[in-house]
Amino acid sequence: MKFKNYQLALITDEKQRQYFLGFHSTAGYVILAPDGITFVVDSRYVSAARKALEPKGIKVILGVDYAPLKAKASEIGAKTVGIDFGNTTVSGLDYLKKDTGFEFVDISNEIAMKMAIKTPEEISYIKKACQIAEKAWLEVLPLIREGMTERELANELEYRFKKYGASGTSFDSIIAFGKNAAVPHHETGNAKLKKGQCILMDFGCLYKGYCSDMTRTMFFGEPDEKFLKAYLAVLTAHVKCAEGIVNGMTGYEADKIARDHLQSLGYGKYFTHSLGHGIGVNIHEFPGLSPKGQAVLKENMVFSNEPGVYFDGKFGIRIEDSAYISDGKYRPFMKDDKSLVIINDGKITRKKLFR
Ligand SMILES: [Mn+2]
Repeated sequence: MKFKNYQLALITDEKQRQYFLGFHSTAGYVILAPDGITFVVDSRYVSAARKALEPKGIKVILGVDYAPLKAKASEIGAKTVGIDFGNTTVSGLDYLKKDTGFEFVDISNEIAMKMAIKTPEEISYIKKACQIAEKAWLEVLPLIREGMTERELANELEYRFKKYGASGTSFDSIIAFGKNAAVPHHETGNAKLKKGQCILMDFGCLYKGYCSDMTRTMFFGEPDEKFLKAYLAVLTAHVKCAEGIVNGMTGYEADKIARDHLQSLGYGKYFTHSLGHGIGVNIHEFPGLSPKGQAVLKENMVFSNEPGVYFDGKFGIRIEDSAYISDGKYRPFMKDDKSLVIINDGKITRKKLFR
Protein backbone atom coordinates (compact mmCIF):
# COMPACT_ATOMS: atom_id res chain seq x y z
CA MET A 1 0.00 0.00 0.00
CA LYS A 2 1.18 3.51 -0.76
CA PHE A 3 0.61 5.78 2.20
CA LYS A 4 -0.52 9.21 1.13
CA ASN A 5 -2.17 11.47 3.67
CA TYR A 6 -1.95 8.96 6.52
CA GLN A 7 0.88 7.06 8.21
CA LEU A 8 -0.87 3.88 9.30
CA ALA A 9 -3.78 1.86 7.96
CA LEU A 10 -6.20 -0.07 10.16
CA ILE A 11 -7.93 -3.09 8.59
CA THR A 12 -10.93 -4.43 10.51
CA ASP A 13 -13.04 -6.21 7.84
CA GLU A 14 -12.92 -10.04 7.92
CA LYS A 15 -12.32 -10.49 4.18
CA GLN A 16 -9.73 -7.71 4.08
CA ARG A 17 -7.86 -9.28 7.00
CA GLN A 18 -7.86 -12.52 5.02
CA TYR A 19 -6.50 -10.60 2.03
CA PHE A 20 -3.66 -8.85 3.85
CA LEU A 21 -2.70 -11.83 6.03
CA GLY A 22 -3.60 -14.92 4.02
CA PHE A 23 -5.07 -16.12 7.31
CA HIS A 24 -8.73 -16.43 8.27
CA SER A 25 -10.15 -15.33 11.61
CA THR A 26 -13.51 -14.04 12.76
CA ALA A 27 -11.88 -11.42 14.99
CA GLY A 28 -8.88 -9.13 15.26
CA TYR A 29 -7.46 -6.26 13.22
CA VAL A 30 -4.47 -5.61 11.00
CA ILE A 31 -2.13 -2.62 11.22
CA LEU A 32 -0.35 -1.72 8.00
CA ALA A 33 2.72 0.40 8.74
CA PRO A 34 5.56 1.53 6.44
CA ASP A 35 7.86 -0.96 8.21
CA GLY A 36 5.56 -4.00 8.16
CA ILE A 37 2.29 -5.68 9.04
CA THR A 38 0.95 -6.42 12.55
CA PHE A 39 -2.02 -8.63 13.40
CA VAL A 40 -3.75 -8.09 16.73
CA VAL A 41 -6.03 -10.95 17.75
CA ASP A 42 -7.50 -12.68 20.80
CA SER A 43 -6.52 -15.95 22.47
CA ARG A 44 -8.73 -18.09 20.21
CA TYR A 45 -6.47 -17.42 17.22
CA VAL A 46 -3.16 -16.17 18.53
CA SER A 47 -1.16 -19.41 18.49
CA ALA A 48 -2.41 -20.47 15.05
CA ALA A 49 -1.77 -16.95 13.75
CA ARG A 50 1.80 -16.92 15.10
CA LYS A 51 2.51 -20.26 13.46
CA ALA A 52 1.10 -19.18 10.09
CA LEU A 53 2.20 -15.56 9.97
CA GLU A 54 5.47 -15.10 11.81
CA PRO A 55 7.43 -17.10 9.17
CA LYS A 56 6.09 -14.55 6.65
CA GLY A 57 7.43 -11.66 8.73
CA ILE A 58 4.03 -10.58 10.06
CA LYS A 59 4.05 -9.62 13.73
CA VAL A 60 1.26 -11.17 15.84
CA ILE A 61 0.16 -9.54 19.11
CA LEU A 62 -2.31 -10.96 21.63
CA GLY A 63 -4.82 -8.20 22.28
CA VAL A 64 -8.48 -7.30 22.46
CA ASP A 65 -8.30 -3.49 22.42
CA TYR A 66 -6.58 -0.68 20.49
CA ALA A 67 -3.53 -0.46 22.78
CA PRO A 68 -1.25 -2.12 20.13
CA LEU A 69 -2.50 0.38 17.52
CA LYS A 70 -1.76 3.29 19.85
CA ALA A 71 1.68 1.86 20.65
CA LYS A 72 2.53 1.48 16.95
CA ALA A 73 1.32 5.01 16.22
CA SER A 74 3.44 6.54 18.94
CA GLU A 75 6.45 4.45 17.85
CA ILE A 76 6.38 6.03 14.36
CA GLY A 77 4.81 9.35 15.34
CA ALA A 78 1.56 8.79 13.45
CA LYS A 79 -1.52 10.93 14.13
CA THR A 80 -3.58 10.12 11.03
CA VAL A 81 -4.84 6.60 10.36
CA GLY A 82 -6.38 5.29 7.15
CA ILE A 83 -9.48 3.12 7.46
CA ASP A 84 -12.07 1.79 4.99
CA PHE A 85 -15.21 3.85 5.65
CA GLY A 86 -17.13 1.37 3.49
CA ASN A 87 -17.02 -1.31 6.16
CA THR A 88 -16.69 0.82 9.29
CA THR A 89 -19.82 1.50 11.30
CA VAL A 90 -20.65 4.99 12.50
CA SER A 91 -20.48 3.83 16.12
CA GLY A 92 -17.22 1.95 15.49
CA LEU A 93 -15.54 5.03 14.03
CA ASP A 94 -16.89 7.18 16.84
CA TYR A 95 -15.41 4.80 19.41
CA LEU A 96 -12.06 4.68 17.59
CA LYS A 97 -11.79 8.47 17.51
CA LYS A 98 -12.59 8.81 21.22
CA ASP A 99 -10.41 5.90 22.28
CA THR A 100 -7.31 6.80 20.27
CA GLY A 101 -7.56 10.54 19.66
CA PHE A 102 -6.38 9.95 16.08
CA GLU A 103 -7.75 11.41 12.90
CA PHE A 104 -9.18 8.82 10.46
CA VAL A 105 -9.24 9.17 6.68
CA ASP A 106 -11.11 6.98 4.19
CA ILE A 107 -8.95 4.57 2.19
CA SER A 108 -11.76 2.46 0.67
CA ASN A 109 -10.77 3.31 -2.92
CA GLU A 110 -7.09 2.52 -2.43
CA ILE A 111 -7.89 -0.82 -0.84
CA ALA A 112 -10.39 -1.76 -3.55
CA MET A 113 -7.88 -0.86 -6.29
CA LYS A 114 -5.10 -2.84 -4.65
CA MET A 115 -7.31 -5.90 -4.09
CA ALA A 116 -8.55 -5.82 -7.69
CA ILE A 117 -5.13 -6.61 -9.19
CA LYS A 118 -4.42 -10.23 -8.30
CA THR A 119 -1.03 -11.81 -7.70
CA PRO A 120 -0.16 -15.08 -9.48
CA GLU A 121 -0.82 -16.88 -6.19
CA GLU A 122 -4.30 -15.37 -5.85
CA ILE A 123 -5.08 -16.24 -9.47
CA SER A 124 -4.04 -19.85 -8.83
CA TYR A 125 -6.45 -20.04 -5.87
CA ILE A 126 -9.35 -18.59 -7.87
CA LYS A 127 -8.55 -20.95 -10.74
CA LYS A 128 -8.69 -23.90 -8.36
CA ALA A 129 -12.00 -22.67 -6.89
CA CYS A 130 -13.36 -22.47 -10.45
CA GLN A 131 -12.11 -25.95 -11.34
CA ILE A 132 -13.76 -27.45 -8.26
CA ALA A 133 -17.06 -25.68 -8.99
CA GLU A 134 -17.07 -26.80 -12.61
CA LYS A 135 -16.18 -30.41 -11.74
CA ALA A 136 -18.96 -30.53 -9.12
CA TRP A 137 -21.47 -29.11 -11.61
CA LEU A 138 -20.58 -31.67 -14.30
CA GLU A 139 -20.95 -34.44 -11.72
CA VAL A 140 -24.44 -33.46 -10.59
CA LEU A 141 -25.93 -33.39 -14.10
CA PRO A 142 -26.63 -37.17 -14.17
CA LEU A 143 -28.36 -36.90 -10.77
CA ILE A 144 -31.02 -34.46 -11.96
CA ARG A 145 -34.45 -36.11 -11.77
CA GLU A 146 -38.10 -35.11 -12.06
CA GLY A 147 -39.46 -34.23 -8.60
CA MET A 148 -36.05 -33.31 -7.18
CA THR A 149 -36.16 -30.06 -5.16
CA GLU A 150 -33.97 -27.01 -5.68
CA ARG A 151 -32.44 -27.62 -2.24
CA GLU A 152 -31.66 -31.24 -3.03
CA LEU A 153 -29.78 -30.18 -6.14
CA ALA A 154 -27.94 -27.49 -4.14
CA ASN A 155 -26.92 -30.13 -1.57
CA GLU A 156 -25.54 -32.48 -4.21
CA LEU A 157 -23.44 -29.64 -5.60
CA GLU A 158 -22.21 -28.24 -2.29
CA TYR A 159 -21.26 -31.66 -0.92
CA ARG A 160 -18.93 -32.05 -3.89
CA PHE A 161 -17.31 -28.65 -3.33
CA LYS A 162 -15.93 -29.89 -0.01
CA LYS A 163 -15.22 -33.34 -1.39
CA TYR A 164 -12.87 -31.76 -3.93
CA GLY A 165 -11.04 -29.48 -1.52
CA ALA A 166 -13.12 -26.31 -1.14
CA SER A 167 -13.78 -24.98 2.36
CA GLY A 168 -17.41 -24.15 1.48
CA THR A 169 -19.57 -22.10 -0.82
CA SER A 170 -18.57 -18.59 -1.86
CA PHE A 171 -22.26 -17.55 -1.56
CA ASP A 172 -25.62 -19.27 -1.11
CA SER A 173 -26.12 -21.38 -4.24
CA ILE A 174 -28.98 -20.16 -6.41
CA ILE A 175 -30.88 -23.11 -7.84
CA ALA A 176 -34.03 -22.06 -9.69
CA PHE A 177 -36.51 -24.19 -11.63
CA GLY A 178 -38.84 -22.82 -14.32
CA LYS A 179 -40.40 -19.46 -13.49
CA ASN A 180 -38.19 -19.16 -10.39
CA ALA A 181 -35.28 -18.62 -12.81
CA ALA A 182 -36.92 -15.33 -13.86
CA VAL A 183 -35.86 -13.96 -10.45
CA PRO A 184 -32.12 -13.32 -10.92
CA HIS A 185 -31.34 -13.90 -7.24
CA HIS A 186 -34.03 -16.46 -6.45
CA GLU A 187 -33.81 -17.99 -2.97
CA THR A 188 -33.27 -21.75 -3.40
CA GLY A 189 -36.30 -23.55 -1.96
CA ASN A 190 -38.50 -26.62 -2.06
CA ALA A 191 -39.84 -26.27 -5.60
CA LYS A 192 -39.86 -29.63 -7.39
CA LEU A 193 -38.45 -30.05 -10.87
CA LYS A 194 -41.04 -30.69 -13.58
CA LYS A 195 -40.70 -31.59 -17.22
CA GLY A 196 -40.58 -28.55 -19.48
CA GLN A 197 -38.72 -26.34 -16.98
CA CYS A 198 -35.37 -24.64 -17.27
CA ILE A 199 -32.82 -25.18 -14.49
CA LEU A 200 -30.71 -22.16 -13.54
CA MET A 201 -27.72 -22.88 -11.29
CA ASP A 202 -25.58 -19.99 -9.98
CA PHE A 203 -22.89 -21.21 -7.61
CA GLY A 204 -19.31 -20.99 -6.46
CA CYS A 205 -16.95 -22.30 -3.82
CA LEU A 206 -14.11 -21.04 -1.65
CA TYR A 207 -10.53 -22.24 -2.01
CA LYS A 208 -7.91 -20.83 0.39
CA GLY A 209 -10.30 -17.94 1.01
CA TYR A 210 -10.83 -17.13 -2.70
CA CYS A 211 -14.16 -17.32 -4.55
CA SER A 212 -15.40 -18.81 -7.78
CA ASP A 213 -18.64 -17.78 -9.49
CA MET A 214 -20.38 -19.67 -12.28
CA THR A 215 -23.89 -19.86 -13.72
CA ARG A 216 -25.37 -22.34 -16.14
CA THR A 217 -28.93 -22.59 -17.44
CA MET A 218 -30.09 -26.00 -18.63
CA PHE A 219 -33.36 -27.44 -19.86
CA PHE A 220 -35.30 -30.37 -18.41
CA GLY A 221 -37.41 -31.85 -21.19
CA GLU A 222 -37.64 -30.41 -24.69
CA PRO A 223 -36.99 -26.66 -24.99
CA ASP A 224 -39.26 -24.63 -27.27
CA GLU A 225 -38.19 -22.07 -29.89
CA LYS A 226 -38.63 -19.15 -27.51
CA PHE A 227 -36.20 -20.65 -24.99
CA LEU A 228 -33.67 -21.67 -27.64
CA LYS A 229 -33.72 -18.20 -29.21
CA ALA A 230 -33.20 -16.50 -25.85
CA TYR A 231 -30.44 -18.97 -24.88
CA LEU A 232 -28.61 -18.27 -28.14
CA ALA A 233 -28.93 -14.52 -27.53
CA VAL A 234 -27.42 -14.77 -24.03
CA LEU A 235 -24.71 -17.16 -25.18
CA THR A 236 -23.67 -14.90 -28.06
CA ALA A 237 -23.66 -11.91 -25.68
CA HIS A 238 -21.39 -13.88 -23.34
CA VAL A 239 -19.07 -14.92 -26.19
CA LYS A 240 -18.93 -11.38 -27.62
CA CYS A 241 -17.78 -10.16 -24.21
CA ALA A 242 -15.21 -12.96 -23.95
CA GLU A 243 -13.82 -11.95 -27.34
CA GLY A 244 -14.16 -8.21 -26.88
CA ILE A 245 -12.98 -7.49 -23.35
CA VAL A 246 -9.40 -6.23 -23.36
CA ASN A 247 -6.93 -4.56 -21.03
CA GLY A 248 -7.64 -0.82 -20.74
CA MET A 249 -11.37 -1.01 -21.41
CA THR A 250 -13.77 0.45 -18.83
CA GLY A 251 -16.38 -1.61 -16.98
CA TYR A 252 -18.97 0.48 -18.85
CA GLU A 253 -17.55 -0.49 -22.25
CA ALA A 254 -17.45 -4.19 -21.30
CA ASP A 255 -21.08 -4.12 -20.15
CA LYS A 256 -22.06 -2.26 -23.34
CA ILE A 257 -20.85 -5.16 -25.53
CA ALA A 258 -23.50 -7.46 -24.02
CA ARG A 259 -26.13 -4.74 -23.65
CA ASP A 260 -25.88 -3.57 -27.27
CA HIS A 261 -26.01 -7.13 -28.56
CA LEU A 262 -29.08 -8.10 -26.51
CA GLN A 263 -30.70 -4.77 -27.45
CA SER A 264 -30.14 -5.47 -31.15
CA LEU A 265 -31.95 -8.82 -30.76
CA GLY A 266 -34.88 -7.26 -28.92
CA TYR A 267 -33.87 -8.50 -25.47
CA GLY A 268 -32.55 -5.18 -24.12
CA LYS A 269 -35.25 -4.66 -21.49
CA TYR A 270 -34.90 -8.25 -20.24
CA PHE A 271 -31.22 -7.79 -19.32
CA THR A 272 -31.99 -6.31 -15.93
CA HIS A 273 -28.64 -6.38 -14.14
CA SER A 274 -25.04 -5.54 -14.90
CA LEU A 275 -22.62 -7.71 -16.87
CA GLY A 276 -20.28 -8.57 -14.03
CA HIS A 277 -18.27 -7.79 -10.93
CA GLY A 278 -14.79 -8.27 -9.54
CA ILE A 279 -14.08 -11.54 -7.71
CA GLY A 280 -11.49 -12.24 -5.02
CA VAL A 281 -11.77 -12.88 -1.30
CA ASN A 282 -15.18 -11.23 -1.76
CA ILE A 283 -17.72 -12.67 -4.17
CA HIS A 284 -18.57 -9.12 -5.25
CA GLU A 285 -15.78 -6.56 -5.30
CA PHE A 286 -14.19 -3.87 -7.44
CA PRO A 287 -14.35 -3.44 -10.44
CA GLY A 288 -17.98 -3.31 -11.57
CA LEU A 289 -18.76 -4.16 -15.20
CA SER A 290 -21.93 -2.13 -15.44
CA PRO A 291 -23.53 0.88 -17.16
CA LYS A 292 -22.04 2.94 -14.30
CA GLY A 293 -18.63 1.20 -14.34
CA GLN A 294 -15.98 3.89 -14.72
CA ALA A 295 -13.17 1.59 -13.53
CA VAL A 296 -10.55 0.57 -16.10
CA LEU A 297 -10.07 -3.19 -16.55
CA LYS A 298 -6.42 -4.08 -16.11
CA GLU A 299 -4.05 -7.00 -16.36
CA ASN A 300 -4.66 -9.63 -13.63
CA MET A 301 -8.07 -8.32 -12.62
CA VAL A 302 -10.57 -11.15 -12.00
CA PHE A 303 -14.26 -10.65 -12.75
CA SER A 304 -17.46 -12.36 -13.89
CA ASN A 305 -19.04 -12.28 -17.37
CA GLU A 306 -22.72 -12.98 -16.76
CA PRO A 307 -25.30 -11.64 -19.20
CA GLY A 308 -28.86 -12.82 -18.58
CA VAL A 309 -32.46 -12.34 -19.68
CA TYR A 310 -35.53 -12.79 -17.46
CA PHE A 311 -39.16 -13.31 -18.43
CA ASP A 312 -41.38 -12.78 -15.41
CA GLY A 313 -43.54 -15.79 -14.59
CA LYS A 314 -41.93 -17.88 -17.34
CA PHE A 315 -38.18 -18.51 -17.27
CA GLY A 316 -34.77 -16.88 -17.00
CA ILE A 317 -31.38 -17.52 -18.58
CA ARG A 318 -27.95 -16.50 -17.31
CA ILE A 319 -24.57 -17.79 -18.47
CA GLU A 320 -21.59 -16.91 -16.30
CA ASP A 321 -17.90 -17.65 -16.23
CA SER A 322 -15.24 -16.21 -13.92
CA ALA A 323 -12.35 -14.80 -15.94
CA TYR A 324 -9.26 -12.60 -15.77
CA ILE A 325 -7.17 -10.46 -18.05
CA SER A 326 -3.78 -11.82 -19.05
CA ASP A 327 -1.52 -10.63 -21.88
CA GLY A 328 -4.17 -7.99 -22.52
CA LYS A 329 -6.96 -10.45 -23.19
CA TYR A 330 -9.93 -12.12 -21.50
CA ARG A 331 -9.13 -15.61 -20.16
CA PRO A 332 -11.96 -17.69 -18.68
CA PHE A 333 -11.27 -20.03 -15.78
CA MET A 334 -14.05 -22.40 -16.88
CA LYS A 335 -13.39 -24.90 -19.63
CA ASP A 336 -17.02 -25.76 -20.47
CA ASP A 337 -18.17 -24.55 -23.92
CA LYS A 338 -21.63 -23.49 -22.65
CA SER A 339 -23.54 -25.40 -25.34
CA LEU A 340 -27.08 -25.94 -23.99
CA VAL A 341 -27.43 -28.92 -21.64
CA ILE A 342 -30.72 -30.73 -22.26
CA ILE A 343 -31.81 -33.43 -19.83
CA ASN A 344 -34.60 -35.49 -21.32
CA ASP A 345 -35.79 -38.94 -20.21
CA GLY A 346 -32.62 -39.44 -18.17
CA LYS A 347 -30.42 -38.62 -21.14
CA ILE A 348 -28.04 -35.68 -21.19
CA THR A 349 -27.34 -34.04 -24.52
CA ARG A 350 -25.36 -30.93 -25.38
CA LYS A 351 -26.96 -28.81 -28.09
CA LYS A 352 -24.56 -26.60 -30.03
CA LEU A 353 -26.54 -23.55 -31.06
CA PHE A 354 -23.81 -21.91 -33.12
CA ARG A 355 -20.41 -22.65 -34.65
MN1 LIG B 1 -21.67 -13.47 -10.34
